[in-house]
Amino acid sequence: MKVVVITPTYNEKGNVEKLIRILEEDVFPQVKNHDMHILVADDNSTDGTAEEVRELMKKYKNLDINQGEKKGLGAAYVRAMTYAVDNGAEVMFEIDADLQHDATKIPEFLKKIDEGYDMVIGTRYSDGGSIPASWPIQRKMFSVFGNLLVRIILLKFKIHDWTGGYRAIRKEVFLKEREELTNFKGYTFQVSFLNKAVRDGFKIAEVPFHFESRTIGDSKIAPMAYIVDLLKYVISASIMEKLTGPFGKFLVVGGTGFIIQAVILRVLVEILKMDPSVSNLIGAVAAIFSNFNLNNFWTFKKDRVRNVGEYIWKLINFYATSAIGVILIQTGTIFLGTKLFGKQTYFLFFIIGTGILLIYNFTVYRFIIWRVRPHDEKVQKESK
Ligand SMILES: Nc1nc2c(ncn2[C@@H]2O[C@H](COP(=O)(O)OP(=O)(O)OP(=O)(O)O)[C@@H](O)[C@H]2O)c(=O)[nH]1
Ligand SMILES: [Mg+2]
Repeated sequence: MKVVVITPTYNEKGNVEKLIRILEEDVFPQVKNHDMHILVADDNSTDGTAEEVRELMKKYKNLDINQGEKKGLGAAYVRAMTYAVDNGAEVMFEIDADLQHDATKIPEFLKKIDEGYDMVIGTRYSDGGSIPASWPIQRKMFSVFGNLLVRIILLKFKIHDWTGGYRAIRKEVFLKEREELTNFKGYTFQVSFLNKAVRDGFKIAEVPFHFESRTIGDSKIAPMAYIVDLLKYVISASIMEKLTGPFGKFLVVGGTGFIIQAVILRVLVEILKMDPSVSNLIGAVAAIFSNFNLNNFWTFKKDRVRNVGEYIWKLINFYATSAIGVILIQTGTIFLGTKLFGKQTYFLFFIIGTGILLIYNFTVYRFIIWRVRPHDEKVQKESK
């Protein structure tokens, strides 16, 4: 396979030369089963980086340069990856030019690609990985907590390093995500690329490595602008994912249940002159029945029930869950809240209780009633 190691440069003279020599002389000779190339993605550096690379291109025939206007790290990667794929790349690496990424790990990344992974992430935050011990404490905290925050906001914990830029990527992943990635010109490109790959179910592996400190040249990162841009992305991506995924559907179903219950209550009381408590109970029973079916056939469609026996059993569970939720959690919260803070706070605790109820319901539905079936794919394929 043609593998292109892409290294982005903006004023990395001195560094890029060393990286190229390490790759050509120490790393590539160890890779026997792939056709290895280097592509420098330079944004018209003003310090002679490109000239240094062009000089080395005379010696190394598998070395190339792709230059363009400086629009940011993400823009440089999209441009260079497009160029690499147009020239036959099957797998591409991202690696910083400033020698912070240990290039001798490349064969390990390729082993994972050979095993069938679509994307391999170099990680500093899991066993075997590290950040420079010489960094001042603020820089360490910034790095560790920044990354942890991304994982918490996205609620994705399997991958340990979201913000790094040492990766191997199959061309299929890039081609699938390219159009959406053109919106991310700066460093946020890294997090968004990985998040989209996870969303689309690509197989992802990790390789731990020790992150070195920069010895030559200046950092290009503008920390404040990066943090703001990154937070904007992860928060909006997380909200969008939750609203368009099962949680969003679960809220819509809950809303329809509320309307059904309200309409039945009004009709039975106003038109049929029935007792309000009995009417409310009838409305609740009907709304819960509707919620169960909508959740089964829409929200958790992939894990829906398969036969009548299961349908009845899960429906009973669903009624029980709903009853426990309303009686214990929602009513219990109001009871405790008003006991502690006085009767006038009842509505506040109704809102808090409803919030807890939603989380409780969703958790029970997702993890008990419609828990993900591990053999689903196999079952579906076999039944086709
Ligand atoms: N082509 C291109 N490369 C860039 C741009 N911004 C950064 N880079 C390169 O991307 C890599 C990572 O940038 P760094 O400034 O080292 O960021 P960092 O590693 O997070 O920060 P330090 O630890 O301080 O080095 C380096 O090889 C840079 O030269 C850009 O706008 N265009
Ligand atoms: Mg760096």
